[in-house]
Amino acid sequence: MKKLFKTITALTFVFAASNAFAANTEFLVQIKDHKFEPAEITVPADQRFTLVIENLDKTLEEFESGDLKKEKLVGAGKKINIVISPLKSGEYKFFGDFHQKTAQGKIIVQ
Ligand SMILES: [Cu+2]
Repeated sequence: MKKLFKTITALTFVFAASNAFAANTEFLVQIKDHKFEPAEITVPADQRFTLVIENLDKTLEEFESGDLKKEKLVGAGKKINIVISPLKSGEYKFFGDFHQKTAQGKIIVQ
């Protein structure tokens, strides 16, 4: 039992270390004129990463995604970080909750 515990601890450490490394990979998406720029980003599958959302507009926006289960306010002129857990290949839509007609985007995971 004790030996098994040690093995699990070691594995957990390796897993956490590789996750921490991947989490440093940042993808910047800017909000300008109530649109995302770029509106599409491509990220690698099965790797944690950080989405950096920068709002260049003078109005409050909310980054939201049902696909990603995320919702976070981005004040005017502010920048936020959202850590995204490893995703399977596919497309994940997101939008600006306060300007849904124009603020639409997606993450292509491959
Ligand atoms: Cu919302």
